[in-house]
Amino acid sequence: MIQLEQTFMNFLLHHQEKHNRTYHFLVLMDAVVSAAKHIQHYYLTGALRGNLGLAGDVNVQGEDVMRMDQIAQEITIQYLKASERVIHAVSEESEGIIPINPDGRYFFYFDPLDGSSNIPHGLPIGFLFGIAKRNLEGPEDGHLRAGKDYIAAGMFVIPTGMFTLGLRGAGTWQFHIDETMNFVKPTRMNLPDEAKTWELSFNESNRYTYSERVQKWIMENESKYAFRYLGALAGDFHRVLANGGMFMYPAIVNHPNPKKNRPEGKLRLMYEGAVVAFMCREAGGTAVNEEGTPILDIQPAKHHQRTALYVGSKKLVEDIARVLRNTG
Ligand code: AHM
Ligand code: MG
Repeated sequence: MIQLEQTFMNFLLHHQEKHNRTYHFLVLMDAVVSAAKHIQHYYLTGALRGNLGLAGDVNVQGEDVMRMDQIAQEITIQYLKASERVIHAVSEESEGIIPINPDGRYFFYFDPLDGSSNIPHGLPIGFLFGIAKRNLEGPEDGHLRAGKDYIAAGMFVIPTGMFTLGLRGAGTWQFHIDETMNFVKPTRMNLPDEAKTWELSFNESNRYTYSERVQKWIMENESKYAFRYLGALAGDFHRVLANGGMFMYPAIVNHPNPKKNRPEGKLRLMYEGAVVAFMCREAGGTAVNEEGTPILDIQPAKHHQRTALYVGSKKLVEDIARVLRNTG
């Protein structure tokens, strides 16, 4: 007997039906999945087609090289427009808000291609997104939503073909890409309670630039866990979600060149930090910033706001949060 796995679309249809929801979210997710598949295709053939270079380059054929992040941005916006479900999008690739459809019912926050240092090597990158619902009744609201107001958040690890989606109050689910380019086999993710599989993930070369209290915490805890770092948030968080532990990108406050300090953190709140924090919460974990404040509670003041990020298993994140709040 041929074994056919449940597809993502079938899973989502049942989910929407069970929760008495409209089909609008389905239409949007269909666009998102189509965009991710196209980005995946361009990335897989990128080295052959000259798309892994820098924008402004000219390839050996004398053609302009389109940088992958421009390609990913263009593809995503085209699909969002075709879906007609989004009013405005916010992307790491655009300074301003991107108007999509004035009648759209969702806000879409995204980083179409995260982990750019992996691009020239063809190594894993991410497509991260968060979705909030526009206020359809009552006064028009802004686009600045805290992660706790997202209805869904997800990520694709490209080109490995892993797709993870957190649904508000309904868990975090993972899908594999199959030979027909369908995402299949929904698997509910729960961060393991047992510390024996836990991993720590951070840029080790930055460690002496962290605050003294974070450096001390690392010194006291690092030998208990395996250490992994890919340099692309989607891939690193993917491991933490499966194995437990913690990914962190702390504030940089002790750089030998003070100009290189990043007291506000490096990662972006709306389409990086809040996205993984949302999936993490739905899988039983948590996430905080440099003050030990839950990432999902932070009300952004601007679209491209940065944040420090500590995300993963509850016990571990709460442990470092006590240190960050100076209550440990
Ligand atoms: P990018 O948006 O410029 O690609 O940077 C975001 C990435 C994350 O995916 C990753 O976790 C982190 O930045 C890596 O930074 P670093 O190279 O400083 O370790
Ligand atoms: Mg990014």
